[in-house]
Amino acid sequence: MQRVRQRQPQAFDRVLSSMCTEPHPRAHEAAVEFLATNPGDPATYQTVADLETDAVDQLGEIAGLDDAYGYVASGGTEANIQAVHAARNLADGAQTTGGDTPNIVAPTSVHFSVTKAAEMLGVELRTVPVDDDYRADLDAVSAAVDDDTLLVIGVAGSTEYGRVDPIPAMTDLAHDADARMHVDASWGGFILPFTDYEWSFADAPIDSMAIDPHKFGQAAVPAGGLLARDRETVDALAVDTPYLETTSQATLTGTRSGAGVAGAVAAMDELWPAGYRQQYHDQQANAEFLAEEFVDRGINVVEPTLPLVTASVSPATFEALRDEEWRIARTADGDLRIVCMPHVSRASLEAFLADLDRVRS
Ligand code: 0PR
Repeated sequence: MQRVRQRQPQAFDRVLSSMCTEPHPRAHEAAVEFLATNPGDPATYQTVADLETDAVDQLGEIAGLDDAYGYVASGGTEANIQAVHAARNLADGAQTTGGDTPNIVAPTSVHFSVTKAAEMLGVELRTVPVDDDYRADLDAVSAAVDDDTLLVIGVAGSTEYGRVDPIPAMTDLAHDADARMHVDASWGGFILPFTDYEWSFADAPIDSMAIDPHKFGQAAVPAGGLLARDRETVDALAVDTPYLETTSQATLTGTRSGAGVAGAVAAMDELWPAGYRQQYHDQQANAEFLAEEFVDRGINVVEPTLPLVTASVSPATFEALRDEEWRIARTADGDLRIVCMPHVSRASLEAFLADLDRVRS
């Protein structure tokens, strides 16, 4: 305990590039209460298992799905891996007996968890270019899909630029090729309901989705979400569990965090929909404020269509801001990337801009 007492966790006021945030106080409370429970053993930990059913129903409501199947995963990585896993297990003979390696198609903007999935599951990941606005290029998706395609993945709120791929058109391309469609809304899922984007189960007949309570949902880590339109998706993931009272388990991990499940339900109870709507508007306003301030200083930005701003600053400026203890990150192209998560205040952005002016002068 001594070693922990001597340390403080990272304070959030200087964290500007994380996709995690401070849990809502109710989520914190619920997470502590359910810390020792394991939804991986629902026959023993019945209460948290019931809460998980509530969580999936609630996530389904947010994502436009009436009868949702799925579970609370450890995060977007697990949900993406399991979407590929289900697609591989469900593939019919045409895709698996031809002798060719099955493939999945996704834009270059897809999160690196999909690279992990492809590697683990022995499928080929075909990444296709994005257009000038960082969205999946439909012609390139169409050209990449073939008889061996198991799954097309679209991103709804991309990690680097917060872009939403053309989900309905990608779904058509996938289904025309007898492939499945997965949407990665890990980051965007709790803000997109308040926008005009077409991203959800209500907008297109997508098959599965990643949507993470532990990002914009303000739940405690770890709480991701895997959602599926049909029971067969979850069944395709299930293995027999001979010595447990329940007969099968569909999750990638065994013992899981009851804190994650309870925290997610508490946060959604508290915030859906009004609290999340307010948070989206506040953070979108923060992102637009920040983008304008950059432009006023002659710094190029990528327009924040969701609450995420990227800006071209020199490596020296970036390092100097890190030295000022700002927790910031860069895109693969070297642009400064700031994610306006619920903990980001206007005051902390103003303090950041003041430091930016000082280190540049
Ligand atoms: N899909 C998308 C679109 C994501 O942005 C991320 C995470 C994932 C999937 C994977 O989610 P998990 O990390 O929950 O498995 N994107 C962030 C990133 O890679 C993750 C992150 C979060 C990074 C907090 C830093 C941080 O402090 O940048």
